[in-house]
Amino acid sequence: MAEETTGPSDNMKAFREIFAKAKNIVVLSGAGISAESGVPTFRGAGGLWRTFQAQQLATPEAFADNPSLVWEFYHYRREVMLSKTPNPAHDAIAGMEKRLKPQGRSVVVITQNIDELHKRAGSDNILELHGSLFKTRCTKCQDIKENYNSPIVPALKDKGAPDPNAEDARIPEDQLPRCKECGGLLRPHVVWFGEALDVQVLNQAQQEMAKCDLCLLVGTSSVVYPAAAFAPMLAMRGVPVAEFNLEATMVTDKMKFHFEGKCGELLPQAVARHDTEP
Ligand code: BV8
Ligand code: ZN
Repeated sequence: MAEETTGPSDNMKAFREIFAKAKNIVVLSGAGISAESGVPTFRGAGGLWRTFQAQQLATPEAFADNPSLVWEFYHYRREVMLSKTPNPAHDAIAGMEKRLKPQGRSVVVITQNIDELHKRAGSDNILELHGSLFKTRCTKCQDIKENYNSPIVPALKDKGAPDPNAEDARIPEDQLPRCKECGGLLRPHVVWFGEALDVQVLNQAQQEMAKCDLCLLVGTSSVVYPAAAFAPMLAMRGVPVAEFNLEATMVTDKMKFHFEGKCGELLPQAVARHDTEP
């Protein structure tokens, strides 16, 4: 008879007892945590822009081939964020960080998202594994700058419409975002497919995970590496991992807990003040 593999528990009381004792909590988040803010996820219905999947445009090859098209894509996603706000899931995580700090307990958010909603919710301790929509990097001198301008350049005004038959704006390179320091062409400061993650960010993430005694895995399909390997690695080390997702994912069977539902509804109750807290 095959050995009985006990799948993840959905016992919130058991989770809350572990949560009450946790000293270093790591939150690993993906696009699903921003879904209830109205930000389309990658694999959900809204995952298409024009006739492309994000994976086809989020590459250095696409940018080299047609920087105007890739900038239209990122301009569109920047503009979308102007009308979006953090949802109760982001707020619950930021609130937990603030509440636990005076108890000498740490919370760090390690996010795959580039929408900055964790930051806007008030989280302080954030590692952006894949960069940010609101940072640019010069392709020539590597200068990195924050940029919240809407539009980022006049030539992109009213461009980037997502519908499949919107035509390519074909903006000349000299009218695309340019570096103030050296005049070089700017790119979004995000990690594209096939690009390595920032070594410093990765090292910081590893350090945080080395000391973590509870991990919340929120709204990620755990498909994209190396981020997808983090929670399974923690689980292998015996760290309790609680997955919050609408559905089971590639890693669910390795998790200690799996809570199925909208994270905007599940997280506030999961991380609410425990009666053992001061
Ligand atoms: C690298 C920034 C090497 C850009 C992103 C074959 C096998 C294994 C790996 C590879 C392979 N072929 C290629 C690779 C490597 C590749 C990869 O993993 N590909 C995948 C597709 C197989 N990885 C890379 O290329 C990485 N780099 O490997 O470099 C290297 C090393 C050294 C030197 C040189 C090179 C770089 C990956 C980073 C790519 N950039 N983002 C941008 O955003 O434009 S990835 C992007 O997609 C996101 O950041 C995120 O990481 C990913 C999307 O995943 P999720 O966030 O999980 O979102 P998704 O839509 O998939 O899922 C949403 C989930 O939420 C679902 O589960 C859903 O059920 C749930 N949900 C929805 N609503 C809710 C909810 N849950 C709760 N409540 C709700 N309301
Ligand atoms: Zn420059």
